[in-house]
Amino acid sequence: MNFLKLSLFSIFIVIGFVSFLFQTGKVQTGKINFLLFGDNLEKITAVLDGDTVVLENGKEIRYLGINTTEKEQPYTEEAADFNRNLVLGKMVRLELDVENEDRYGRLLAYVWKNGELINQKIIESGLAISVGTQPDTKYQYLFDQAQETAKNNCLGIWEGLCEKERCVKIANVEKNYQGREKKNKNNEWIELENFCGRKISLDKWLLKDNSSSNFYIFGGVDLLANAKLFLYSGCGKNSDKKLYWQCPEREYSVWNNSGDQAFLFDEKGLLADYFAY
Ligand SMILES: [Ca+2]
Ligand SMILES: [Ca+2]
Repeated sequence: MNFLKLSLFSIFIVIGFVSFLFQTGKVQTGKINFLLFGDNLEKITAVLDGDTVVLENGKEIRYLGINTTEKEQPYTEEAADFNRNLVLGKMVRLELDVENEDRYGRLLAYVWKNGELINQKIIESGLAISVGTQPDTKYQYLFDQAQETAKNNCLGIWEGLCEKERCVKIANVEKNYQGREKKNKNNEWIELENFCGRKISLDKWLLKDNSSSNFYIFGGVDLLANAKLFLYSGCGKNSDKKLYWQCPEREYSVWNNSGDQAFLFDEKGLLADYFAY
């Protein structure tokens, strides 16, 4: 009798918990619901770039945990071509993490094709970087490993790191500007150093963080032999040794206090140096 009571009680608890999940939206009915469980196959009918595709039903998918460079930046086309060769016209299985959509309404997903994780493949090729955004970091340890492998083998965007002579390096990133306040963004900066005995022109060099939105293109600036140059994240008056990233300043700072990656590309689009913290 006691066993029967206990069993009935357990069933009520389970029913109560499941209905709670439905009410709170953790489990929703409809298309997304199926995707959460990841069993149905979807056809990819368009590839927009290295990390965004479109399904047959018109839904846009943004690959989770990775980032490729933006239009007109180095390796953007290569990343798009690589992605296209992998998935265009193919049937894939989508796996979601904690958040289902980004602010543009795109579905955030891990994309599986025949047991291969496409997000990881693109990082492995060196054409995307590993960018974990909380709380969607389920496979980030795999992506970090893939990036390390690509970097060590100088694949894709990393090929510049195998160049014989690399004069300009990122000496340091000072990340110490807190959060989203519109206060003094000049409390953070990046420090470049020329290790060669001759001046280097930084004209058309590109510096970016690991996001899609923050990048800086140098004008006709020379970095003198064995000299340093500081690029501040805020607004100010440029001089020989000090440059300013944002005039007028935008809402966000550049160097995330929680961790970030800095990429410096030369005028040919080769990676001159990389710095992570
Ligand atoms: Ca910061
Ligand atoms: Ca950043």
